[in-house]
Amino acid sequence: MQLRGGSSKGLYFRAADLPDDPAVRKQVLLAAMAGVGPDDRRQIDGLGGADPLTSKVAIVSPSQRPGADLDYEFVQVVVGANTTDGTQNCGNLLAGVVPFAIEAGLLPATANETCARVFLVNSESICEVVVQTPGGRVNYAGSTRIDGAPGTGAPILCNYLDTAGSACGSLLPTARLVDAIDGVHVTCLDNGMPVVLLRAADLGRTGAEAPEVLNTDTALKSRLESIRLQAGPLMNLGDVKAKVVPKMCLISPPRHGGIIHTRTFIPHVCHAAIGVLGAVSVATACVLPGTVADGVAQLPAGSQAYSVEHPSGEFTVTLEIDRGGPTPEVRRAGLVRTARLLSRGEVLIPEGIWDGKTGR
Ligand code: NQM
Repeated sequence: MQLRGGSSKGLYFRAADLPDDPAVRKQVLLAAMAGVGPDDRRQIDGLGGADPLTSKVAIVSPSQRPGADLDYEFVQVVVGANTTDGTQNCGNLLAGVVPFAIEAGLLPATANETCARVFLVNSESICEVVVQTPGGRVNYAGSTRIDGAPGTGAPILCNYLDTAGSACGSLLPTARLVDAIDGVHVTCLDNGMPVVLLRAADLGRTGAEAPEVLNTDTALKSRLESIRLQAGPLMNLGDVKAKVVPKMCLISPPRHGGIIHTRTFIPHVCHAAIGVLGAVSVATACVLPGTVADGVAQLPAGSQAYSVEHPSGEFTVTLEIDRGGPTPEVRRAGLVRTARLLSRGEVLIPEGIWDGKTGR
């Protein structure tokens, strides 16, 4: 099936429908999304949308783990690179996982709403997801609006538990709140998504430039890539040349009543909004004293709702913070998404690829 999940779109597969051999599975996903043959940024011979936000795959199965109902593995098909990357999570596609599982017969719906615990295979953590299921059917229609997707839909509540160190092993993988790379102060943090935060002003930008402007700013992009390639090993991610993490987030003071203003590169294209777990990581950096966001972010008094501004609006993350220890710890991150089932059917994979005889 193809679903819009939050502000992304992807193909959702039952794990049992894909080949077991990881190498063959990779070729099948590349063929489904990008087509077979030389690197093609247009993804003209596949179902991907030639954009990182529409070149995504969710693989779902009933979970055998105690305390989990479903397993969800995320795969990013890297546009124009003939490869896939499973290092990161995707909190947008996650919004479609429970609806897909119900539609595909992997999970029974319960009356009015269905609450499922989803195990995120990429980060080995849990998210509790609540979906509206009146009469035992998924309801997609509703009045909830999320920036980065048109129209409105039924709310899907996502409560992430223990997201710290999802891919890097710890919240602050360099063990410092601030590092200097290429003479620029950065904060390297992973609370669900590995992100490098940089003050836009330190790079001579306002941080409010339109994504189209930033996407053609080759001087900025090459500085960011140089910093990213050095941050990768420091963040325990190894060589990140062919990986889509860490994300690079330019921060500046809020302009619309939120806590911070952002432009996020994922990692080479500027996001039209901000990723779900990217927003959780950025909000976390804002509540930790001493990061590069200190003095830039404006925190609300007496509220747990943190609004992260991005190019197409804002993203509110509710953080449950334990302030009992020497540094604040995020116990739970809650947010709202919507999703919509777009199509269901067969995606046709050339035979040679399915039986593992054709490499790319
Ligand atoms: O951060 C984009 C998106 C994402 C990932 C990206 C995401 C997340 O907007 O959890 O959702 O950062 O590559 O879908």
